Amino acid sequence: MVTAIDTLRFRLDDSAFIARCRQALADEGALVLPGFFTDHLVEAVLADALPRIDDAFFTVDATHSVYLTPPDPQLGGEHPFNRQVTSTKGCLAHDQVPTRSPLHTVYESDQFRQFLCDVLGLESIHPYADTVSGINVHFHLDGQELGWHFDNSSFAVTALMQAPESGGRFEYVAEVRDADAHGEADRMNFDGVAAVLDGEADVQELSFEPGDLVLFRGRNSMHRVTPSRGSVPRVLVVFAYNTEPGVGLSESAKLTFYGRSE
Ligand SMILES: O=C(O)CCC(=O)C(=O)O
Ligand SMILES: [Fe+2]
Repeated sequence: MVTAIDTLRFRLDDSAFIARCRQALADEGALVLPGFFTDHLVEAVLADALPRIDDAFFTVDATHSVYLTPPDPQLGGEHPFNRQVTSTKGCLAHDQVPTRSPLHTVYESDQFRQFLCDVLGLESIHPYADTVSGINVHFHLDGQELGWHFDNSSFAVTALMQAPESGGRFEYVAEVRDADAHGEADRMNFDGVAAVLDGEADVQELSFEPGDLVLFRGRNSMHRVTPSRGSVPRVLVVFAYNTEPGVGLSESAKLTFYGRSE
């Protein structure tokens, strides 16, 4: 078994290290740990994933709103609630990741989960109770991008495996809205969303390289991935957890995200 995490450099149970990670996540809404995953892991994942690219489920030019909610016809197509952006990516689902992959070792690791809980300030996290959601491998081929959006989940755990020749940059605008606010104005911030869509907001870039661990709070920060360019696909791993046990996707959600109901 290959060593997946560089635990010589990253002491996952070191309280001073955890405190620094918590602080960075609180200050920036994002945490990048460069070189968290070993070259062995990155090479093993690419060796498994790249030959399977044709097995990935590609959403071609799917459009969605920034809020990832269905349009409200009463508001009109130009309203920030309804404005559509394009996302295209290929996805290998959890059950398409070989069982011997070090990604499973990481996803199942009590030590890794405890570290995530400590940094995210969570009591516990649990794997998805379905066969598709836990570990996903995303591909962006030449021209493919992820449009501006807010995440539904309060945190995301990702790791880039391969960068494209150019493009494929992660851009964000922090704290555009407060999804938990009582008032609609703060919860939606239509003016702020429109400014980002119109290219009038200050956009920051989150830089990360293959092997880096990225924790990101995307519920209130608008973010996107710019179009990949060139013949080398962008390859990114997403580890998805729930704060409650036993949560799985519905059949219709599986159809939407994975193109199959089981
Ligand atoms: O590809 C990335 O780096 C980010 C992906 C993302 O924002 C998402 O899947 O919601
Ligand atoms: Fe996202």
